[in-house]
Amino acid sequence: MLTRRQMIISALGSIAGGALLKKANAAATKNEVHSHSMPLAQHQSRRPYTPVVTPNGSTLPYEMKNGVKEFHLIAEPVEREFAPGMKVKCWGYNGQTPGPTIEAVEGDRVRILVTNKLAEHTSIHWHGIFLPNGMDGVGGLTQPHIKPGETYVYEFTLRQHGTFMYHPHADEMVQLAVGMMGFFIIHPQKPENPRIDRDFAIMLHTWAIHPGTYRPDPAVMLDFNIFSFNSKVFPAVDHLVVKTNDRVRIRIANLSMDEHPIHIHGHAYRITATDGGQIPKAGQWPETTVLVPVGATRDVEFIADAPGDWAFHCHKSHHTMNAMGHDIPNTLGVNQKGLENKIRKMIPGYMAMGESGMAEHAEHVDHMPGPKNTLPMMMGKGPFGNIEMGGMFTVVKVRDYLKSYDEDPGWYDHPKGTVAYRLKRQELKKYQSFSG
Ligand SMILES: [Cu+2]
Repeated sequence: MLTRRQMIISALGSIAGGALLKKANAAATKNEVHSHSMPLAQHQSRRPYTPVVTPNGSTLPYEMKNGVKEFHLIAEPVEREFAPGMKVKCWGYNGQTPGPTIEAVEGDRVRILVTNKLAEHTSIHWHGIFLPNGMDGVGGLTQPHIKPGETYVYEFTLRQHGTFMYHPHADEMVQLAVGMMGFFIIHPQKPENPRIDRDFAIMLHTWAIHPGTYRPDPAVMLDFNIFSFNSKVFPAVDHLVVKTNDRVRIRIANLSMDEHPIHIHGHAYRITATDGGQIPKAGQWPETTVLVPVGATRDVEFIADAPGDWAFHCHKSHHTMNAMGHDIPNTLGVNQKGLENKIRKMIPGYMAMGESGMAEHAEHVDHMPGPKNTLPMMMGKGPFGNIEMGGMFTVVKVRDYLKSYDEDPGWYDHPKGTVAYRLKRQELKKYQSFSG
């Protein structure tokens, strides 16, 4: 069995000079905060694994204490800006929803202190992780609830690797609805071969935040109006920046009230693992959409072999829309010239379906009135105009040249002759199908 030190040495390979090794050991044993701003080469050589990137989120630091990795989670109310123009009063951990990602290695002994700064009791369950029953965090069943102001200690040895989660097992209907959840990622002890170049973690969630309000409504069972990646909605979701031919893994987790088919453009995934374990190679098949059920995680992998700006989104079409797209009067096909403005004088924020669809609203996206703290249904801008999306949508940016993964490479610069173009009227007859 490799020790951590040996793994670092082997990872550093031929460049492991004394000073470098000392630095790497110090980083591994002290308060280790993963930085994603390091240059590409260094990014990949410091650890026996590629650190996970939680878009719009962070990784929980730990302290090494007598061979035990000690983490501290604080359950507390947090305010989260879902996108410019909308702030939400959530609950989460350490000032964030989802809470910071816990990252460790199979074989590690971990100690996690959980402090409750909420006004009601909570508990914390380590979803999918094999551990002693009394560490499982089900309030009332395996431990007393954690009362406000109390701190509980969890300690166990990690016996598996994969993508897992943490979330309360107390007043779940409320505590999950308002954002209490996070990733618990365990890397294999033996470095992966082939190595993963980019490793992302995205938590899916559904929220009911009535237009004009700030607090998610936990009483809603089906009729959600905000759909998020890591508690952000398009266009505020970080882009996933990768280099051409990178081996990319995206870990997707779902503690919402709905399943989500997550789709990628221009590539195909292999589903390599669930929260139940790794899927043997022979059992993997290609997909462009991975269905992530409720209470589950899915790891997908692909080689990013096609440069460009590729959409990555939930394929339920209402889940790529924000609040103002749902539950509106259907006037598709109805001439409503001027009517909407008259109604709006009586009902502020009134909006109906457009005569020819919703796109006509998107054209006026910047000045479409809505209640305060409510996002229009679609709001992003792209290099060719408005992107008529919201909610669970972001862009995988694949580039041949990158100085750093943190750098926003801007929009894709398409090689000449590779962009769809508008045909001039007089050119129509050049084509068989129009020659009539
Ligand atoms: Cu969805």
